[in-house]
Amino acid sequence: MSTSPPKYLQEDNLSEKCKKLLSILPKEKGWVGSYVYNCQGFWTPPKFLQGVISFQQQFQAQDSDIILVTTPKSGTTWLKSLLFALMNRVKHPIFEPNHPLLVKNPHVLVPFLEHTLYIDGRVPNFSTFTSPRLLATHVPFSSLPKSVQDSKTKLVYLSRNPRDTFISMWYFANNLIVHHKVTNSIEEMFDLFCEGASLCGPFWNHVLDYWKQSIENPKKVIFLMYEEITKKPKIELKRLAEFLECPFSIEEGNSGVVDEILKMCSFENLSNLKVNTNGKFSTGEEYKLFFRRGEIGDWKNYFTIEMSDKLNHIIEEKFQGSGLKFSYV
Ligand code: PAP
Repeated sequence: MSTSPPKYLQEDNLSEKCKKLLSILPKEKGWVGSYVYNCQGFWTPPKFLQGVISFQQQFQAQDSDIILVTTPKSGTTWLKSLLFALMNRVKHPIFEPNHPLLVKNPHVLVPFLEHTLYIDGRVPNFSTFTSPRLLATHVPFSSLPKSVQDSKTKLVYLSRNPRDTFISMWYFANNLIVHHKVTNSIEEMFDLFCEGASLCGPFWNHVLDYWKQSIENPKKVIFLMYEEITKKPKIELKRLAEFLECPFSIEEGNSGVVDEILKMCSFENLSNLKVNTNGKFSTGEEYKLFFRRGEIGDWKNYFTIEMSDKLNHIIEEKFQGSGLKFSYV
């Protein structure tokens, strides 16, 4: 039975400096292949750790930048598509037959900093980006580069209830490793999630830090929830547009632009596009892995009463007094 990680996570390009760092960091069983390591208080696979460090050291934020931040499997792909459609609606009207979202995966249009642009020691070429630059990261607030924290860069944070996030993460990880004939049991990965050793976890630290920032600095950080966007899509999209200082005009409202953006970015539309059913990253991961069910409450098909009780207890304790409540249905 092979235990080598998929190409997506192969560690052959790690620098000596990164290998040295890994040798002294706490580690836990990996969600995909080898281990996750705890660096700067959060858990990440080795390959991404190197990307995080390059991102921290090299990225120079601009005031006009817009960075989407999520914990993995919170609906990143969805928000990337919404952000792209929203911010490019003059250059690429949503009714345009060759709209970029019809032919490119959202992860290509809004790339990850540590996972893509700074991966494997790459030096990104930002000259090809138009302003505002739309970028994405899974990095916790305290580990963002200083220039992101100090500039007027806007941060769009998306969270999702921890039960659905966990199921989506467990599924995704198992799908990535399926060709390697190793699957992680739900019980084992649930225990890791509860201990905080989820991808970019602890989940609660990630969410709470951005939640606090959104309250303290509402012009810099907007806090969105997957469930709220699902239930009140128009209201949430308008709130996002206002935060990004590009509110919808009355004419746009009358001509159905808001509805059309939501339709374009819907799970049903994106998941059925040829690019997303057949396309892959250069490392081989299929785009279709990012479209599974796209629903609230799939956790009910997997959680035992014991799992629900255990996670409830942790969430209650961690989020007590924060004012933040998740919706599970
Ligand atoms: P990432 O953080 O690794 O980039 P992310 O996009 O957050 O991944 O995870 C995919 C999840 O978002 C999947 O959830 P599920 O496993 O519970 O189904 C996926 O189905 C969901 N998703 C992707 N696109 C959409 C969309 N357009 N609308 C709603 N949910 C979506």
